[in-house]
Amino acid sequence: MEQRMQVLQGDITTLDVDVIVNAANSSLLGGGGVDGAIHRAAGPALLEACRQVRQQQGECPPGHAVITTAGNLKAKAVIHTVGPVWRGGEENEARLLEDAYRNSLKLADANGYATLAFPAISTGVYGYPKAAAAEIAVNTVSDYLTHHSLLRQIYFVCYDDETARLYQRLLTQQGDDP
Ligand code: AR6
Repeated sequence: MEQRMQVLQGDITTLDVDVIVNAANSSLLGGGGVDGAIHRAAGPALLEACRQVRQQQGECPPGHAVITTAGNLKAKAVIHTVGPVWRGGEENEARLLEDAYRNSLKLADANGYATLAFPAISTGVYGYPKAAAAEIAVNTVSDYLTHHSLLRQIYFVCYDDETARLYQRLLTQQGDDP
């Protein structure tokens, strides 16, 4: 399992993978953080694709995910998911963060993609504690991969050193498990 999940540090927009996951907001119309970076790198075609999805489906609630084309990115598609805003932990945040990861994986699988990159959803503007979020990310993806086969490689793209260390430790622990 270990080799199907990998930590990378840097800018998710530069990756040559099938799918990049965006930590979006419910409007799907862009924002700051990784969302802003993805829209800047992808160009206006991405915003237009998001507008069309929004017109058809309305807002994207926390825990849900939608897929669009990827504009100028090397990736073939962008999956936009909405993580929970951290409100202290008693507002279903963990469950919603799990859903965001799982629904993104399901969409990638349903579209036949093999490689996917996640940012650390909810751990920026949305304030989810980084260690707890990393644990949910790794556990949810690991659990999903044991039951589904199309996805070959998942990258956890960490922007800062602390997040990269957290993920690295978790993946090493997973690899140590019998
Ligand atoms: N590549 C990879 N990771 C990045 C990049 C990048 N280019 N830029 C930032 N990060 P955030 P959220 C990391 O705030 O907490 C937006 O305005 C960042 O360091 O982007 O889910 C949306 O529109 C952090 O670890 O997303 C929403 O309104 C992680 O990505 C809201 O922010 C997520 O931070 C979503 O907040």
